[in-house]
Amino acid sequence: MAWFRAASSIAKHAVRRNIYRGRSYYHVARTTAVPIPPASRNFHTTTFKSKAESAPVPRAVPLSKLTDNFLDGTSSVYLEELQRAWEADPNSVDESWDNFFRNFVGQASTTPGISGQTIQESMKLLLLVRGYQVNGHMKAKLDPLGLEERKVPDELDPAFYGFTEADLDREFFLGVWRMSGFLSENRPVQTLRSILTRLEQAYCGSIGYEYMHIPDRDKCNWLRDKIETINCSPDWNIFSHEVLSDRLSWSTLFENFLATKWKSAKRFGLEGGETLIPGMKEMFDRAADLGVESIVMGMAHRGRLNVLGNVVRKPLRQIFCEFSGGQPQDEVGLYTGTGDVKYHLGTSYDRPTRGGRRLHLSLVANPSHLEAVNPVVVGKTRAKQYFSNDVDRKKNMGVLIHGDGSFAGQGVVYETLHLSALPNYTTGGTIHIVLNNQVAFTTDPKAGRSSQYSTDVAKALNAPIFHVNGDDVEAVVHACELAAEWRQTFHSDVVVDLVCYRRFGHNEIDEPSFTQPKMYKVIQNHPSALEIYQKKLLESGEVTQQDIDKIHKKVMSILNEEFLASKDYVPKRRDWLSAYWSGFKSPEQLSRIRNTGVKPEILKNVGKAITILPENFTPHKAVKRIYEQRAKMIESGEDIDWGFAEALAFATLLVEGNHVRLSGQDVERGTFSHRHAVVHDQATGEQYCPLDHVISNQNEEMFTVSNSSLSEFGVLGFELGYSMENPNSLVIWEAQFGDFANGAQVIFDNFLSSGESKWLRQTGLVVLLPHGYDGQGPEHSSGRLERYLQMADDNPYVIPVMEPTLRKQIQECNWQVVNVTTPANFFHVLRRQIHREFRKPLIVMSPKNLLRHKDCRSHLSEFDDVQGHPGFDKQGTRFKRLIKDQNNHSDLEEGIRRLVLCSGKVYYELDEQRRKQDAKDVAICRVEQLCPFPYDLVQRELKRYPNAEIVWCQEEPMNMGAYTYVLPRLITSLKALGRGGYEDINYVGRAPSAAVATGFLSVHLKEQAELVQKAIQPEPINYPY
Ligand SMILES: Cc1ncc(C[n+]2csc(CCOP(=O)(O)OP(=O)(O)O)c2C)c(N)n1
Ligand SMILES: [Mg+2]
Repeated sequence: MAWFRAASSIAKHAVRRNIYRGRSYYHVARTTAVPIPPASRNFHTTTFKSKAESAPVPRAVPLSKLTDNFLDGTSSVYLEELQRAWEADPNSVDESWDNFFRNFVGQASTTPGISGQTIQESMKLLLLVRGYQVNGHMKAKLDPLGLEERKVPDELDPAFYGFTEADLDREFFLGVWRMSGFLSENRPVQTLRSILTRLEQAYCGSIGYEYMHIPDRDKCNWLRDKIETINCSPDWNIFSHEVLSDRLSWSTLFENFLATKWKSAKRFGLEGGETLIPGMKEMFDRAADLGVESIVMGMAHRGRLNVLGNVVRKPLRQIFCEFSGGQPQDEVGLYTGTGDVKYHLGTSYDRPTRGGRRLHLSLVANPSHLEAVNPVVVGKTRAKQYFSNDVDRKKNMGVLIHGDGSFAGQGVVYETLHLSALPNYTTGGTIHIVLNNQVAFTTDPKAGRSSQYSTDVAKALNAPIFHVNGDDVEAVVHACELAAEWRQTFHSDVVVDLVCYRRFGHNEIDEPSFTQPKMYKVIQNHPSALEIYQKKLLESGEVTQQDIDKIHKKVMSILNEEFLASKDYVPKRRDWLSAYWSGFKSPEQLSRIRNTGVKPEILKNVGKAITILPENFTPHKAVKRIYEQRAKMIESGEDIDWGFAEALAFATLLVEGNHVRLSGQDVERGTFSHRHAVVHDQATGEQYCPLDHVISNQNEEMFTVSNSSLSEFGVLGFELGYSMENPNSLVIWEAQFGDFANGAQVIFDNFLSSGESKWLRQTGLVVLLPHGYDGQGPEHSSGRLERYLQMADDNPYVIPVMEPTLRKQIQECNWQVVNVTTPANFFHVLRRQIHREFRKPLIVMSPKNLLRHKDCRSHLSEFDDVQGHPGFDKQGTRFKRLIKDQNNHSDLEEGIRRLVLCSGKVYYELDEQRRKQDAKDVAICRVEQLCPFPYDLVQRELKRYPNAEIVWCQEEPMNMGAYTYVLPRLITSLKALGRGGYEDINYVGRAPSAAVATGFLSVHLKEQAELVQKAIQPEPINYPY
C-alpha cells in the first residue's frame, strides 16, 4: 500500500521533523539543524565569552534601541573612559562617538545653541527618559474614580537628577542618531520642558505602558515607536467618533435595558466597564485586518451577556428569551442535558468586521470556577490551528477576559501563560483583557494580591501590559488595537488591563456599600463612560445633541424590537452544536457499536513501520533492544506488551486518517520508561519519532507526542479544549502518577464529567492515570479510581437496555472508567474512542508493573478482525468490558465454589495465588470496564457459577477503589437474577484508610499477600459480615 513507509529508505533516514515552524527554541533538537538559542531562554549557559569577544565596539545606538541596561554603572564608567580617550585623541574613537562628544562639549557645529552641557547631564537626561519608560505607568491616570494612592517614583522627578527650574528652558542635546520614538523627530535638541511634556504625554496619560521588563530590544523598540512617536495615537476622525459613540451606546444601553426589564435578575452587568465592548470590537476588527479569521474566547460572568450580544452577535432575542427563562424545546434526536445558568453558556457566530471581512467567534462555555476556562480556550485555539493548517498561527487566535481578582489569585492563570511559548502548546499569542474593576466580590486589591498590579504575573512571560483608564474610550480602543497588532507581529501574549469600576454590587442584588462605602460614594456621582465621551464630543463641537439622540433612539428601538420578538422566540438546542460534529449522535440517538479489530496485513505493515529506526541513528542500547523486541513481536505476533499495543493503536488510527495527540509530563519516553515514542540519538542528540512515519508524507503534527510543562490543571485543560474541536482526533492526557490528577480537579469536576450535560458539547478525551499498589507509598499507588466512579451518573439500581443492537449505555452515561489488564484490550479501548458515532471521555487506570509483567502480553491475533481468532467474539473483535475466567469454563459450572470479581493488576496476583494453591474451584473475572457497569456480562458470569460465593476483591482500601461503585450494581445484578443481595457480596481488600497506601514496603507486601491469599482461601470469606 502506497501510504506505508515501512521499510522505505526515506523512513530510515528521516529524523524527527521540526514541528516548531522555524522558531528558534533551543530545545529544537528534534530538528536536523541546530538553531541558535535566543539569549533570553538560554540562561544556563556554560559558554564563556572570550575577552576579545566581549569588548564592546563603540557604535552609535539609537536611544530607543539601547539595551535596557545601557545606563547601568558599567556603561557610565565605560563612557567616561571613552570620553577620556576622545579628549586625548578624537580619532581614537569611532566617528559616531566623536560626534557625540563634540555635541556634549558644545563643539558640534550643527548644534550651536547648547554649550556647557556636561556628560553627566546627558547621562541624567537619558536616565530621566528611561525613568519614564520604566515607571511612567506609575503616574498614568489609570483610575477613573481617582481613588488610587500611588507614590510617583522619584525617577520621574527631574530634581532627582539635579535639574532645577532654571534648567527647564535650557536646550539639551539628546542625540543625533536615528532614533525610534519621539526623541528622534530630527530634533535632537530640545528644552527640558518640552522633553518632559512629551514624556508625560507618552507615558502618563490614560494608558500606562509596562514593557521594559521585556528583554528583547526589537520588541521594546517596536513599542517605543508606537508609544513615543508624536503621531502614534490613532487619528480620531469624525467617523471613528461616530463608531465609538455607537459602540459605547450599545454597550451601555444593553445593560440599562436588561436592568429595567429584569430588575432583580443576576446578570453580572458590565456597568462601570462598558468601554470593554468598543475595545474588543476594535481589537477584533484590527486583528481581522491583520489576517485573523477565527477567535476563540473565554471569559467569566462579568459582562458576558453584553459580549455575547454586542461582540459575538448572538441574537438579542435569543438572549432575552433565555433571560426570561425560556427553555429549549426538545427536538427529536437532540440533547436534553441539564442546562446551565445564562452567563455560562457558550456560543459561536460569524461577525462581519468593519473592514468588510467575516470573523468567526466562539465563546467557550465555562463553569463558575474563575479562570478555569483559560487552558481550554488555548487548547481549542491550537486545535483550530492544526485543523485549518494555520502553520503561522495568524488565522486563529485566543482571547481571554479576566477579572482583576481572579487573574492575580488563580494559579491556572500562570499555568496557562506558561504554555504560551511551548512548541506543542503555543498558539502564537493569546490576548488577555483584565476587566479590572478594582474589587473582587467584597475584597479590596490590597487584601487580594501581593503585587502592585493584578497583571504582574504576565511579566514573568515577558508580555507587554497596557494599563488603561476605562473611562477613556479612545484610550481603551487604542490599547486594544495595539494588543492586536502586537499579537499579529510578535505572536506572543499581551495584556490589556482595563482599569474601571463596578457600578453596582457583585451582582445586581448585592449591596456594595457594606464593604466599600467610600468607593461607592464616589461611584454614585460618577458619570458613565458614555456620558463622559458624549460630553467631550459635544464640547469639541464634533457632534451635536441631535446626533447623540439619534444613536440613542436607534439602539433603544432595536432593543425593544428584539425584546418583543423574544416572546415568540423558540430556542433550539441545535443552536448549541458546533461545526465538525454534524452527524454525531446525541445520547438519545442509537449509535452502532463497531468492531475495533484491524486487518492483519495493516497491523503487520504499521507494526513494521513503527519499529524501524533510521540508519546511522544511534539509539541507547536499551532502547535499541526494545525496538528489536517490538520488531520481533510484530514478526512473530507473540508477546505484545503494553507499550507496543499502545503504539499499534496510535498507528492504526493514524493510517485511518485520524489525528493522535498525547501530552503530559514525560510522556515521550513514558514515566515508567515503557513508551519510548521519541528516540534520542546517543551521539548527536537528534530525535526520531517512529509514529511520525506511519503514512507517506505524514503531516508533522498528525501524530503529536509531547512532554508538557509540570502542570496538571493547565495541561489537562488544554487537551480538553483541544479534544473538543474535532471528533476525528484521539487526544490523550497522561498523568505522571494517577494521584497527581487531583491538581486538575476542576477540569474533571466542572468540565470533563459534566460538560456534555451542562453545555451539550462532547469530548472523547482520554485520561491515563497510572494506578496500582506496588509498594511505592501513599502518593504513587492510587489514581483515585473511586473519585471518577463516584462522579459517574449511571443509576446503580437500574439496569439499562443491554441488548447489543439497542444498547446506548455508554452514550447515556457521562463518562467511561476502565481498568484494563491486557495490551490487546488497551488497544481496543483506545480505538473504540474513535470508532463510534459519539464521543465520551475515557478515564483509564493505567498500569505500572503490568508494563513489564511476563503474563501481561497479548497475541497479535487478539488485535485483528479475523473470525476464529481469540479476540473475535460473537460480534467481532472489540474491547472486552469483562474478561471471563481464563479456564475456559462452560456455560454452567456448578462446581465452582467462589467467583472472584476484580479489576486491574490484582488479577495477575490472584491468578498466581490460585495456581499456587491449585484452587481449581475458584473463578476469577476481570471487570475491565467499571463504568458504565457491564451488567450483561456480570450477570452472564453469575449465571455460569450458580453455587459460587461472590467476592469483590480489590487492592485499594475499602473506602477507595471500585468497591463502593461496584457494590450496589452487583446487588442490582444479583437481585435481577433472584440470587440474593447485599449480604451475599463479600469484600476482600484493604481496610478503610485515610492514606491511600502505607509508606512501608514491608507492610505493603504483607497486606498484599494477605488480601490475595484471602481471596483464594478454602474457607468461606464472610466479610464484611
Ligand atoms: C475559583 C473561584 N473561586 C471563587 C469564586 C467565587 N467568586 C465569584 S466572582 C468572585 C470575585 C471575582 O473577582 P474578579 O476576578 O475581580 O471579577 P469581578 O467579579 O470583579 O468582575 C468570586 C470570589 C469563583 N467563582 N471561582
Ligand atoms: Mg474585579
